[in-house]
Amino acid sequence: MHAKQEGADVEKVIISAAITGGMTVPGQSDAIPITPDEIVDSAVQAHAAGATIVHLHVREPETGKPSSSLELFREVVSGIKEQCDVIVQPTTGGGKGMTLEERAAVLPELQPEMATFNTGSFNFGLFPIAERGGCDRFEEWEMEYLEGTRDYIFRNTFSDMEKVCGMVREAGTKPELEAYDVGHLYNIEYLVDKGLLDTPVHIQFVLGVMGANAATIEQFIHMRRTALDLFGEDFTWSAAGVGYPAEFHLAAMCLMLGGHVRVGLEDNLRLSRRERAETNAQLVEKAVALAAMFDREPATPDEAREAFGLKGLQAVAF
Ligand code: KMH
Ligand code: ZN
Repeated sequence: MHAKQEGADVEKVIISAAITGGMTVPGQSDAIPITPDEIVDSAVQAHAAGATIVHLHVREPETGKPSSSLELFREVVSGIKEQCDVIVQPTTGGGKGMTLEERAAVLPELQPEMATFNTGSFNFGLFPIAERGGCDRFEEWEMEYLEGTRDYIFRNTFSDMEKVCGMVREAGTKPELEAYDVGHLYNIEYLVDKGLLDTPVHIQFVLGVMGANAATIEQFIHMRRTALDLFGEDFTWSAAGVGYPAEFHLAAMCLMLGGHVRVGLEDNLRLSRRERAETNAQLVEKAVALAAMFDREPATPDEAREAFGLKGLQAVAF
């Protein structure tokens, strides 16, 4: 499988399924997996549908509130590993109100093959969701969580990022570098130039968060062009569009341009303009169908391990 991504010669596509998220609340949709068992089942089904990587957060089973509990993370990643060889990618972004120490503790604890790495600080506004309606129902804490983002900065300072660079190296974990805005690409360049990140880096362009770059085709092209200028051919990439139809519009662009794809209920709750998604597997199935139209087929976890130079499942700590 090629790691090279320019042009149409890249056959295999690495599809990440972002299973539950930490910046949404369960009242937005009954489909969002909450308990460890629900998260495991949803991840295994997403893999069966074609996902190569499952990006994971955990939630308090009783309330659905985003959590940084290492016990919950361990239960989820071990439960998935018992059933399949999908690449698990825990978050280090966590949810609103978590410290960096809490967010990044999965690295030494689980020593996963991959984990997310957030490449800059920015406002992360979810409060319009509380105003918009069309959701299933909200508890009081959910309204507070969403409304509280009016005054929320998703903190990833240079000092934070330098710490996480050390932690991913120590854990033997490949970071998925989440870039939400064009300036974040220059932060990655700084960390690479300092020798703190190994190359080739893997970048996830995350577009459509309120407070960062918009999920338009123009902004996506601008960020990809900037990454090409900064890193030449020495990076792999994927894109995650937040919301509908952004998730599938960006997926189509990625498939066309030789990138990889992320879909999932963390980012988007709709399967089509008229239908809400009932499962992550449905979103993955739609991405697989879209990929086939561009002569791309899903990579297996082992093909992705080779393309990304991952250490392998035998070397994780769960
Ligand atoms: N839901 C993403 C937009 C991470 O997992 O590290 C933000 C996020 C990042 O949750
Ligand atoms: Zn996430």
